[in-house]
Amino acid sequence: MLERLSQITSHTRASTAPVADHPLDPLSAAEIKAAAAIVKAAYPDKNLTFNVISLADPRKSEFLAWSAAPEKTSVPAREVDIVALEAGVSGVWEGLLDLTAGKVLSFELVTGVQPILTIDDLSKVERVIRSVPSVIEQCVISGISADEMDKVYCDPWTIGYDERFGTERRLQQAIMYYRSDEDDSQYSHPLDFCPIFDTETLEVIAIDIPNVRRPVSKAKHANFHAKAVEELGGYRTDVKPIIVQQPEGVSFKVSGREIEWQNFKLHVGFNYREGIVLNNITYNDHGEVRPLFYRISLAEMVVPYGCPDHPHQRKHAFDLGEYGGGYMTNSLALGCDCKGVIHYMDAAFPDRNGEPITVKNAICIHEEDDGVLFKHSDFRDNYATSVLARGVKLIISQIFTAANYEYMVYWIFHMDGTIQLEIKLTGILNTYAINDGEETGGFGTRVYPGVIAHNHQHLFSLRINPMIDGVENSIQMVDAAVSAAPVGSKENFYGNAFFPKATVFKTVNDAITDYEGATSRSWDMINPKKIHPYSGKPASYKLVSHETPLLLPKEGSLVWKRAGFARHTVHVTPYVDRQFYPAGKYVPQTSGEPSRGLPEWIGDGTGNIENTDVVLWHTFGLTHFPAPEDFPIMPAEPMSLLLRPRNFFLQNPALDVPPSYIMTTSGAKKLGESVVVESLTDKVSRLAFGETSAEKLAESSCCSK
Ligand code: ABN
Ligand code: CU
Repeated sequence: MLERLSQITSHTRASTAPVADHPLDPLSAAEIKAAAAIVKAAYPDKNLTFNVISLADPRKSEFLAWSAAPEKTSVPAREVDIVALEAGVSGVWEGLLDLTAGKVLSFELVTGVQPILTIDDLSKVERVIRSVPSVIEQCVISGISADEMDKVYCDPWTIGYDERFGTERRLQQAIMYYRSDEDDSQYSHPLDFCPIFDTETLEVIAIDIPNVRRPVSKAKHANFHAKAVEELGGYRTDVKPIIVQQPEGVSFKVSGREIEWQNFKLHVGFNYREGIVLNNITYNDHGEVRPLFYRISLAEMVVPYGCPDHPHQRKHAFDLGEYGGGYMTNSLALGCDCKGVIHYMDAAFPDRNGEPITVKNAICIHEEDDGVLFKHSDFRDNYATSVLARGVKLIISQIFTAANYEYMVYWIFHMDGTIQLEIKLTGILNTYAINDGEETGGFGTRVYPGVIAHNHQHLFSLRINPMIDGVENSIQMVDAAVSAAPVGSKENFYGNAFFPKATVFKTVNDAITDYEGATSRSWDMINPKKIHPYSGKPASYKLVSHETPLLLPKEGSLVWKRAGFARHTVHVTPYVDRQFYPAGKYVPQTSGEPSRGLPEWIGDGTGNIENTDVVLWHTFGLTHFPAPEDFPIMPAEPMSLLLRPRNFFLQNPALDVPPSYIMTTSGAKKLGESVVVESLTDKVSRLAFGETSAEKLAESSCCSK
């Protein structure tokens, strides 16, 4: 039970708060410091450590009022979410500060919950367990000598939930490995036991030991460092460099954290949990600035593993809610994580003492070639009449490391008004020990001698607060449907009639829906009051998403209960300020009884979601049956979804993108065989082989016929 003990509210001091550029900006390092100082001054007698000091998003109505008339409206107050721990006290201190006023608005102890694990919390486990006698004993049983404990490593995971230990203590499970050399990849040498670690007392409180023992593998480590590749024959020598050139720099403008690019304008937020947050996205449609989305972010994810043997049921990481997509974010390297001309944004987080830590280059913003945007040629004059425009895309990205896995998150803006989310998975499989000849049971794949990688899913929750031409929107599900009229009937004589069947959701219950590939199902975020003059249909952005596996853990299972958001592809709820976390605010060690987050907000499902401010929660991802090709390090596996304008623009909004080649029929007749449209020519592309004379190049160029 979540028990709230109301404590002190409203402690005031003179404000010395630094001023932010924009109400949606994440807290700066100076603001984090100032927020920590307010808390420390208010509660000098408490021995507090900080878990979260993060912007509490402004209330939407206040933000929109300010944004519509910034000169006339006061800036929304900077409010700050605090999660702090007090030594020896179970539960978390949850605070809300008004940073502008230098004031504590609320500070209360929430019991029966556990906060996110920070990198600091994770780092303790390995350091401590190496000298714990019961762990050393298990290592020796596994075939590692007691004086080799510096070669023993662990990936610390939150325990998830284990009914033996409940939620009282802050627990981590140590997923154990061995390296014969510090440069080894430990994942080819998993150990078969799992210590349970108390994060606060630094004690190992239990060790899960399997009935069948699996000594540490005697195989060579499966490494991916240069020496290992050398032993396999060395790096390939036939890869020629590809250099990205942007001689005139970038096509986007940056003002603070606001980006303008190709008619789009948006604010790039970032927080410890969701990582990148895209705020207040608008599109300048020939002078009319049209709102598209108020806020889009990755709100949660769950990675359930499919091996039924204890304790593997505990492997179902909520990487955002339990560890934080911001806290785990990488500092990105120029020419490496992103190529071309890059603009970076840093991220600032608190350490346990409330001192700011800055992650340099946490967000990468850059452009890439986007292939052909549109093309048509007329066969009548041997394709001389032709147009071809190439696209450019804007990419806002981050990469976070969730212990073994890397998640690469790309928010991509296209010139036709489409917004895409692409996530690529790389890094290393979570592995476990398997004896020679031992059956996998089908629940995993032997990816290397002595190594099994269990089946699992990566299910993400995308939170979309649409604002299609205004705050009042509806959601409709669209299915390809065939005419009900039989073949031979007047209405469908040839039997070929089909059409898009749109179902507008009225209530929260209506909107609980799953993907249906056979009907090309999609979901439109519509403004029912904005009707397109040609199509007669409402202005919309369509969610096109096909990688939508169902949650495989069964109804009633621990994962099903804890990850309520993942039970369906789409949920829609009425908008509520600061309702961000679909598996609950405090995810570690929730039992799922009751299911937190979305299931609570759904309630009896009768809430109105028609023609109002709504939030669409979309579950997407993939089911991963590991293969040896995923090991020892996984080639990046992409998944992608689109938000596409439909009945929103009068016509193709990218018609004004300068084409690489354009020729009319009359122009082709007049100019004859060889035409170069000088100003648009790509001067860098050239033939790979053979003739390189100027004439030959011109003949094969897209700019000549
Ligand atoms: N994938 C589970 C996890 C994530 C981050 C840190 C530790 C473990
Ligand atoms: Cu995977």
